[in-house]
Amino acid sequence: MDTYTDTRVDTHTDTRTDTYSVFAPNLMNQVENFAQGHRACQGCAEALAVRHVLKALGDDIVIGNATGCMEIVSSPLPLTAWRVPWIHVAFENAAAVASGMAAGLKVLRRKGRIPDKRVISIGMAGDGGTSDIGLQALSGALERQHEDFIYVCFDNEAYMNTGIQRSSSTPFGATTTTSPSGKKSQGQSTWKKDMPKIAAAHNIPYVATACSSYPFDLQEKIRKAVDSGGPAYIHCLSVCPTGWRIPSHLSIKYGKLAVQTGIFPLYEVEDGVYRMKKKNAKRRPVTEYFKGQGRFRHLTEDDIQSIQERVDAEYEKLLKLTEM
Ligand SMILES: Cc1ncc(C[n+]2csc(CCOP(=O)(O)OP(=O)(O)O)c2C)c(N)n1
Ligand code: SF4
Repeated sequence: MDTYTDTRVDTHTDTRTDTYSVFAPNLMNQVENFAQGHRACQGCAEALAVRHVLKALGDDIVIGNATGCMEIVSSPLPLTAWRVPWIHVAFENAAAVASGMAAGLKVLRRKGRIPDKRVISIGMAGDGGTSDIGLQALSGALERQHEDFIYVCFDNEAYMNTGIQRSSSTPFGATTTTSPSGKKSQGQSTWKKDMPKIAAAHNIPYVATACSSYPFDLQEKIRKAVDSGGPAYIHCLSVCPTGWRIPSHLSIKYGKLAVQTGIFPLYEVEDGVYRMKKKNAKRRPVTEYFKGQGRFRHLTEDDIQSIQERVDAEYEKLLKLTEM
């Protein structure tokens, strides 16, 4: 039986996930606190990301989950897919509720009203609930430096459950129902909001980007978030076959391509220090990522060239941050 003492892996060369069915039983926590039978679309990498996050967190957690795909697919009354305490909160206040839970649990522990053990409060929302409407609540929670508080953004790059409307996290050029491509528009006209760096600017102990195509890396980062004491912020790219217009069996591949092209670099910010486990000097061209995604089908050679230049420039900036 293969055993690994160090679960931290080189995200670019790790091939263990290619033989996932062989290795998963040995490497993964078998507990499924996000139960099967939820109603996510086939191939939804956001649901996969939630599973991995919960596997890494264990049982001693409470979750405040904003309206969004993961809430919609998991809680049709009278059913629930959540095997841990979970509360559905409004689109705008996942962070406020989760930080309130963290503060409340602390007081109850101090007063001896609940057992004196660590319980982590988790805020969860999509990119709409995080980078748009929930940003104010999130900023407040991070600024207040709550202990045992982790916020996870599941970024599928649009408002998916309401019908694929653009968010400020939708990438430049992507077509959505509110940023449609056509004769007068090339799709989304603004660049993706840099939410992880906004979180890092709050000087919190731990920030990381992750993707469920790299499950060991994602789980390791969640455990580091717990170990940091909090507050911690994880930004998880969550491929959405429905909104990205890709076949459902290619979710993992497109998550990897986002990382391998440098479009979505994986990095950490620990106590203000930027780190990348693997600096990706030989990035794949962005065109490999765009190819086959219906949301980018209309992009011209010129569009792709200018996006490539922007991706390269942003990646170089990130590299410099990791060298400081
Ligand atoms: C204040 C408010 N405005 C709008 C809505 C309608 N609404 C519910 S979920 C949602 C989009 C959620 O998008 P996101 O957070 O990115 O999550 P996803 O569904 O993509 O996972 C919207 C607009 C709402 N519930 N509350
Ligand atoms: S719309 Fe996208 S994110 Fe939402 S459940 Fe379907 S695949 Fe998952």
